[in-house]
Amino acid sequence: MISNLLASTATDASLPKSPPSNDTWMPIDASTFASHVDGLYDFLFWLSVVAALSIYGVMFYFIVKYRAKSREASEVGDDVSHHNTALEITWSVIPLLFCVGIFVSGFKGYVDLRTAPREALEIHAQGQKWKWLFTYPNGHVDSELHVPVDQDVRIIIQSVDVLHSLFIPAFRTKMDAVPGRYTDLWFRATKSGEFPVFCAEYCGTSHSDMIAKAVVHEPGGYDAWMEEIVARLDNMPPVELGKLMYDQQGCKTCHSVDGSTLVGPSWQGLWGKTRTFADGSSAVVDENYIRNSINDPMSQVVQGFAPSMPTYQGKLSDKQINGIIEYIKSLK
Ligand code: HEC
Ligand SMILES: [Cu+2]
Repeated sequence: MISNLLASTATDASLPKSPPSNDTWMPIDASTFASHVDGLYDFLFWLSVVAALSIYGVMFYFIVKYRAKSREASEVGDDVSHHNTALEITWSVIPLLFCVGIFVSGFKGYVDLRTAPREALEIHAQGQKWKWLFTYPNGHVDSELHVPVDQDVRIIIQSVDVLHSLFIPAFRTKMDAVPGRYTDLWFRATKSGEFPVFCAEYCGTSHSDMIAKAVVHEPGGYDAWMEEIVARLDNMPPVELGKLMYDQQGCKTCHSVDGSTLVGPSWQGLWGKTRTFADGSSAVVDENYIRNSINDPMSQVVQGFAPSMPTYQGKLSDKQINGIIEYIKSLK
């Protein structure tokens, strides 16, 4: 029941199925950038193929034509010219024209990618080991990126720990998340559907699980989704809110609920246990202990574990912390 209710907000470490691509080697193109990026890519690819094949062709032709029949015969006589100005100019100027053309086209594409329209819908993305969180203009935080189709969207990117990189292949856009500074990217989605979002900067053990979903809504669908999700969160029973926070806030990457030990201790059977800490003291797991573990994890480090839990002070509301407490209680 819980999983049904949360189907749309829970982080789901599996890859969203993106619609099949209409291109042989590119992912589906779902933003206005795609045709330019793919066009330039195809041009470079085929130019390289033609250039390589012509060079190999001429090379093999010369190998055969001028092969040494005997040492004397192969010696080049004085009558063979060593220099041909017309040829040299040709093979310098033609590639130069190609390079200038590629530069101009690439630079235009770059400027377009880097210049967000003024009236874009702004969504904040936060990278953290090992998840993405998206904050919408109304304050709603979600592990999925929801956007309307045919509308400019600007994503303002931050990282709370190490370098990450927000990569949405279907939109042909990618930007680093750098701790201590803002970066951004923008796009205009042209197709509705679900597309994968990756982290494209190696960021530690679970980097490859740092996957999210971009959902592009049909006209009207974005507002309807937002209304529904906000209403659902308002009326959610605490234990379900706790499960949602577990999925969304990254607790999941370090705490299991099935008894297995990940980076941190499992939450299964945690409630009511007596804990011994690195400094030798001990405490019983109750409401105050859990709240304190979330807000000030360094104050009581469980024996046998590294003090690697980040503090959530100020990031979780009382209501959310209460939800987590109820959820841990439910994990017998
Ligand atoms: C980067 C890994 C990491 C993340 C993310 C993380 N924790 Fe932890 N957590 C740990 C580790 C390691 C410990 C054990 C050391 C300690 O007590 O600080 C721990 C301990 C705890 C404890 C005490 C558990 C016990 O067995 O006594 C609680 C409660 C807890 N975390 C809650 C949370 C909640 C809630 C979240 C998400 C909002 C979270 N943690 C996210 C690593 C993590
Ligand atoms: Cu990452």
